[in-house]
Amino acid sequence: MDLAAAVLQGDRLALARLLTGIENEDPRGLDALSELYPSGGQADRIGVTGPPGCGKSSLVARLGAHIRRHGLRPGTGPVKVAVVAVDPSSPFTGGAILGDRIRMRDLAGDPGVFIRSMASRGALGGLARATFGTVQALDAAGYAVILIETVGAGQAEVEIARTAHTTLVVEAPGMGDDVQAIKAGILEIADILVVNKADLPGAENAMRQLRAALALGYPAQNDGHHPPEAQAGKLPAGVPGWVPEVLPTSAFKDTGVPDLIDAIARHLAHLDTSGSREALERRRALSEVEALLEQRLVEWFHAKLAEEDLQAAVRLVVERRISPRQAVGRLTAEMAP
Ligand SMILES: Nc1nc2c(ncn2[C@@H]2O[C@H](COP(=O)(O)OP(=O)(O)O)[C@@H](O)[C@H]2O)c(=O)[nH]1
Ligand SMILES: [Mg+2]
Repeated sequence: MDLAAAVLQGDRLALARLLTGIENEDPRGLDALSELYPSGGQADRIGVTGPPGCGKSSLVARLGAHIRRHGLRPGTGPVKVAVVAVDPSSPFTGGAILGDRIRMRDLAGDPGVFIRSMASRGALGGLARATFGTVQALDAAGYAVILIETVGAGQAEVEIARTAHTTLVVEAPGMGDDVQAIKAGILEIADILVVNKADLPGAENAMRQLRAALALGYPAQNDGHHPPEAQAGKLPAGVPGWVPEVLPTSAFKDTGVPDLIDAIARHLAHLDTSGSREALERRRALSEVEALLEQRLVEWFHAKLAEEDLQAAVRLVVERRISPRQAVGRLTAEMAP
């Protein structure tokens, strides 16, 4: 049986092989992914991002366990759950994977759960492309909920988080006085803000800081005295009509998780009723096509570029007879059809 058909029949080994093929950009894997693409589109994608150590993996394990048992949307019952852990901060295979696997031990072994850790990709954009492909494959394989953990650090991770239907930005008390997410500028991608480690002192303070930051970004909901133009805050609301909530959880004590799941379900329902899910899917499709297009154009460029032309241009740049920008102008002008 071919790979795509085996994946559709729920063969986990075939799925794992497909995901490896996608990560290695093996043409057979990528072809199977294209074959599977029409079968996808049902999954709810939940992005979980935030600074290292705030408890994302632990929280994802808790969320996964609850959702696996009770579903995500009200009254759905048990569903298949997948976790995709994107951790580019560990370039060496093994470390991050083991770390995440261990905290996922509650979930591992359940045939309705699939956990995948993404290895860091050397090439620029490779991580985002591989993650998009992985999520597509899991969606087609029938995982109704896909939890995507990313470290809220680089552009690629933010890009990945933005392709989720619902994005959680996780924060924890006791990581310095400032709330890291505010400093990192990732509040704007949050549909829901989570203060994890609520069992530790300082959680109330972190929640207060986040609410204050949100109030600055969403003044229309908090200030009736100014015209809307004047109230335009720094945080562009990702989804019209949705005001991010701030919720406490403790992955350690397993508290706050059902309330968080309710909030996610409310956000998903809001996406459906407001028509925003469609807009989100368009944005996701654009991101994915652009990521692949960029790769294809770079490959195409390198295939057409004669090495001696490149070397000659670089020499001129070294001698300061032309600027790097002028070199690129020359190299691409000669190539234009
Ligand atoms: N006290 C407390 N510790 C937690 C909680 N959640 C995670 N941790 C601990 O925080 C550390 C980092 O957790 P991890 O899930 O790996 O964070 P990540 O880097 O954001 O994925 C680990 O030592 C966890 O045991 C929590 O709710 N309360
Ligand atoms: Mg983690």
